[in-house]
Amino acid sequence: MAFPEGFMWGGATAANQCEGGYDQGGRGLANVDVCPHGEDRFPVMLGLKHISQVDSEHYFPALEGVDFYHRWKEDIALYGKMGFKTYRMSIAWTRIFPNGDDAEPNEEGLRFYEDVFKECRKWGIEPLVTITHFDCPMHLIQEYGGWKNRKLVELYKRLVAVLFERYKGLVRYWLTFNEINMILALPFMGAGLTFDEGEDQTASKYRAAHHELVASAWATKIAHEVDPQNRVGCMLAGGRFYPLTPEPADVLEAMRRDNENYFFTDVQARGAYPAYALKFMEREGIDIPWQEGDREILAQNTVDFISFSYYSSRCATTHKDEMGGQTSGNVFASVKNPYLKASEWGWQIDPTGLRITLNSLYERYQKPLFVVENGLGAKDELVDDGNGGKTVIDDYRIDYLRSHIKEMDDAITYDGVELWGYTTWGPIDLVSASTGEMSKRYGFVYVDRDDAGKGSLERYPKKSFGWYKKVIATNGADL
Ligand code: BGP
Repeated sequence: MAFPEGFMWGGATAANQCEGGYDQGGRGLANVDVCPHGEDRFPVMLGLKHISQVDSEHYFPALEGVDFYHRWKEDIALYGKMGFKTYRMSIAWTRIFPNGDDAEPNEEGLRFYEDVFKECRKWGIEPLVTITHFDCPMHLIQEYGGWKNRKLVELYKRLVAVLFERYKGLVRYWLTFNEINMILALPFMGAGLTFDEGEDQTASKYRAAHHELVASAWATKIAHEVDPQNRVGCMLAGGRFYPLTPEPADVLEAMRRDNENYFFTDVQARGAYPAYALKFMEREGIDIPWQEGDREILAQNTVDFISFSYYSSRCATTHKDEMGGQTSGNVFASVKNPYLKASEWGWQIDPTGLRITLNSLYERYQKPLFVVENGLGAKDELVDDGNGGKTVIDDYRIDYLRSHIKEMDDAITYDGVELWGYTTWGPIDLVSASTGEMSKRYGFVYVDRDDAGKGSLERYPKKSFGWYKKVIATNGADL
């Protein structure tokens, strides 16, 4: 059997996309709460439109999520019934420090997650915790400019120290920053950045990235000091770039685009800025705000494992205009691959690309890998299940997941990749990060809620629920 014993099957969510309860338990507001639904969403996430310019009549989907804040027992029970070995979830920074720089942590927030982790353990589920999943307290953005400011490193260190101490023995697997490379594509979402007129945006992004990378290394150090059993991973929005043609210029362009992303994991897994990045920054006149001790912290505190999200591969060419056609897959603009089909949102589907990405990361870092997001966003229809209940017949979702699991199997069996686990994105329907909508669904469990925030919030297992349960029970043998 390909999947090793103890393989960590499960699902992944983010606090701001499922919790809701935004004004309860002493919680403060974060950047991800104020990204509106509709046409202002992208300008805000890109840092080009300030939230003060957004009409307050707008609907802010993340504020209510799918009410995990009140339904966590019910949801964890559903995960338990599917046989989850792990549940990847994130902490809302503003539940622990409502403003980010408060003198004391908020006990109510700390207790909430403690109860959640204990409930997971009751079901034999190992929590895998993302410390920040795109969230940055609004107060830190307004007061300090988000991750542009070095002050955030200190505040993040304080946050993680509180978490590691409090959840010692309850949580062992940690991810420092969700899709850390997303700072380049969605800087407000990734790091709370907004830009002034005439500001060198690229320089600001890399300067903020430096702060996140240093903070990530500090988190790794503190995690290991508090409990040597802790395992800390980086988290990359993954997916290899293919050259659109075998023309050497395209191959080179694909390498360059890959390196834009690998820059982050190179620092986190190898402990130093790679040569190609140093040269790029020199050329662009990007002045990284190094401080004494940064190089040592990075070098001495590399991550224990590499985690990544995978939705699609990407394509690169130097002949964009001639080849035509962009794809929106996972926000990184890339050229359409003529060999691939796409989801309703234009995200191209490429199971083989997962095997290629696994190989590429394993070869590069020789560290254990963890696929922490993968899935198909689709429109689902709730129908009668024939027993007086309701369900969704989501064979398209099963097909997507099956084909990707098969590629992981091959990567282990034929290529010898070390893979610790697999958590599908959104095991329960939740608010989409890119659209802010509910109708882009990923779950094994349907949630009755629509794009306008209406619905009973009732949960209904879909056909894929039983399928995934069987996959886990057979450790991936019966797909
Ligand atoms: C990743 C994010 C997730 C998630 C996922 C699916 O980039 O880490 O938060 O939302 O993509 O994206 P979407 O919700 O836009 O379909």
